[in-house]
Amino acid sequence: MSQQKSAILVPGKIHPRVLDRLQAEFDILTAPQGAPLELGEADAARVRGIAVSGAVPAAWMERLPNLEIIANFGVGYDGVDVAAAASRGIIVTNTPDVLDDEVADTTIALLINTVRQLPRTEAYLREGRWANNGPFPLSPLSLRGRHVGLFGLGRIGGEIAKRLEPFKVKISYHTRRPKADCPYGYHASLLDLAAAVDTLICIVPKTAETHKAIDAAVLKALGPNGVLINVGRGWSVDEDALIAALQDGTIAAAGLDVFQEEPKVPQALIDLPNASLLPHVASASVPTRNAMADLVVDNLISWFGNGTVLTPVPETPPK
Ligand code: A2R
Repeated sequence: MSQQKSAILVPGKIHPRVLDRLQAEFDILTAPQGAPLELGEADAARVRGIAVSGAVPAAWMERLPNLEIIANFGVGYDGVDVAAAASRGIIVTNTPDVLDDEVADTTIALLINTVRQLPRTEAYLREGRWANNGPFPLSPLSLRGRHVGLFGLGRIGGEIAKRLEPFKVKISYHTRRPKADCPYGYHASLLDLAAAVDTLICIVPKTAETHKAIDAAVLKALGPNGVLINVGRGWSVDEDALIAALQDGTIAAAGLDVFQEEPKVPQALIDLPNASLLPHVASASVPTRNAMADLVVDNLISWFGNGTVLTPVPETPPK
């Protein structure tokens, strides 16, 4: 193998810049995602790295005896079985930091779209209804005087909070541990946070603990003036409870960039006028996705060049 270029496996689809840059450095093997890995033994033995946007199950790792590193496209690496990787000494990297600003910008836009119904007002204009029917009705909701609770105050949550400050809203948060030197009010449980605020922004990772964390009780606590914004993972919200809460006025509105079963969005959500819905685009600009693609490739080049990685996930620290 030493005389051969290292082989990198790319399951399913990935940003084209990842492929372009990888092809210049490595041999590339491909495989369909969501199915058992079908590679001959000789090819499987050549794979030393994976570049992935999506899932890498433990069963795939078992088939790849010389796998050293999985470079995940995205800050959330919930598709990769990190416990299996850690137990085999396989390093996993993700793409933190380079998307924080873009996601935080999108979150503020989605929040304002949700409370001020701006996408609906634009549709109204484009349909010629302004000229024919007169002004769009006043938005019942406003950002003025709101108390925003952040469920998650990490790299992205911190940038969202910074952007909220000039909007003159009150800011509080819930994480498992309070942050040192943090100017915002801390709540030890999500339910307490939801009861204290009228606007809840979800920006936690997909983990066993965050599954359907925003449930009927949390939505009830948020209350009838409540607004939910989710830019983390659809996994963290009980979507059926949310639909019911939006339908019966338990909360006032929701802005969602992420869903339980993407790209499927329940028709009941689409039918709701008080939901503002985006197709998982928070980081989806050309410059930011290029930066994420570069970080995927730079982690692999660095690993195979000098044995270091730039952005390992905490579960798989390099030795
Ligand atoms: O709990 P802490 O103190 O580790 O704070 C982290 C918080 N967090 C949680 N908060 C409450 N209950 C939990 N079970 C829980 N698990 C994690 O979420 C921290 O404040 C935040 C995560 O921050 P970072 O690791 O810096 O992630 P980043 O880059 O902000 O991205 C968040 C997620 C990604 O994992 C993707 O799923 C999505 O945003 O794009």
